[in-house]
Amino acid sequence: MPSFRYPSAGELRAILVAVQLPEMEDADVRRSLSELENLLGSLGIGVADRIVQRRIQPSRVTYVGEGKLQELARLTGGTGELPRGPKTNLESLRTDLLVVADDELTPGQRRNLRAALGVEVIDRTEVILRVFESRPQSHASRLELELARLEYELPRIRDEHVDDDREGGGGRASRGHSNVELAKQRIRDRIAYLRKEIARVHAVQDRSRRARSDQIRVALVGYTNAGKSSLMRRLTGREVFVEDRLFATLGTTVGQLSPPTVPPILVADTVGFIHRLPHQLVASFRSTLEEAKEASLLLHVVDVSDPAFRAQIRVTEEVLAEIGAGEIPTWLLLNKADRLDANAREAIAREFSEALLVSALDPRDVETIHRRLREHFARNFVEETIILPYARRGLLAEFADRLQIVREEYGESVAVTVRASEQVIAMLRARLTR
Ligand SMILES: Nc1nc2c(ncn2[C@@H]2O[C@H](COP(=O)(O)OP(=O)(O)OP(=O)(O)O)[C@@H](O)[C@H]2O)c(=O)[nH]1
Ligand SMILES: [Mg+2]
Repeated sequence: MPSFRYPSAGELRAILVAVQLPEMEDADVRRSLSELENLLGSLGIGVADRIVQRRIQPSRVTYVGEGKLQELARLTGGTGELPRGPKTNLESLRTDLLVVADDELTPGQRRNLRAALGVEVIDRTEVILRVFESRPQSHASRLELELARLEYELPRIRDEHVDDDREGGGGRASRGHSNVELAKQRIRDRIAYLRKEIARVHAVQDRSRRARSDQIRVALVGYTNAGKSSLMRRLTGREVFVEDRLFATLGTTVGQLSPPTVPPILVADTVGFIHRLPHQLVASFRSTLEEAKEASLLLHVVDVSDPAFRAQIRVTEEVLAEIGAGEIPTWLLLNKADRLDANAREAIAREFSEALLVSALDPRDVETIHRRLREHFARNFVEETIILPYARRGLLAEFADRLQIVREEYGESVAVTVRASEQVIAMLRARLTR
């Protein structure tokens, strides 16, 4: 076990706690805790120690068992005793140390742990919510995130309230109770309002997605921090946000492959995936999931320099399968290859012979992806000659962004040979007969 590093003044450090269920491998737990450590790191919180306990299931009362609880209490300086009443003396909690559970805690588990350990206790969901909240947000993601936050808070509000009500006393109990009810009602009202607003925003997003439905669409998907937005920038020239932290992107951006192709290829940048995403946050991923589901090709971007990249590929594949995007043709882009040495590159190229080993920082690699995309979609084009009356030539202008004109011959009418997808040609013919 790594030795416990005590925080110095002004520093906030965390002790991570996980319960390892029988079906979990050691490596799964290590990976999950490393991810939690990264998430905390992006909030500026360092990790002092990791505590793992093997159990059939988490303790309903204290998450970990009695022995581990005492071990933790020794590390935090807590009494190790459960609260006698529903109250914790918040003033006595240490402010330099935090205990973070790798699962979502029930309100009761959290209260008991706090009392026994004498430190603030939070869970994985809270950490992910805070990371999302620390990111710049679009109008849609702000609403979705507030909804996720309130859904998380609602069942926990009673505890917080009772904890804060330190005066107690018989007469106050009923007043405290009604205050809790009022607070809950306010949250429920706000949740109802947010749901309505979000439905409206989604309807607008759905319309703009439908408007693109006959166009060629590619979606960049993958684990958070893999380099999706970096590739988006270089493939489309769109100034999307790139940063070396988890969940830099919280919304979907669509741009055209640049230099432009005829017909244009639309590329969508999406929100990154993560292991065990809290269910409250699934709505925030909706536009990402829809964008992925409707794409004709997925570019699965992977940070190949991350030692956990194989597991991250699996997480992304699982999510894609869950949302019904498992059958969409997918290219594996093993990104950040510039960080590998020649040997590692060679080994990985052998192991993933179907994948493209690339670096978003290398313009030649970006050009390779661009060319492959062009070739891929051009292959699906068919060439057909369509006879247009002169009066209907305007139709070509309407379809100009979706087809290439190979030849035009003028006689009694115009014979135009075009190259386009079968879908677009069918649409053009349908318009002609109308
Ligand atoms: N060395 C190296 N760094 C890269 C490469 N691609 C991206 N990065 C860096 O990796 C970090 C994350 O890149 P992003 O493009 O923001 O990753 P993302 O997949 O969009 O991440 P999220 O939006 O958080 O899901 C940034 O610091 C990039 O500069 C690459 O090919 N090589
Ligand atoms: Mg991004």
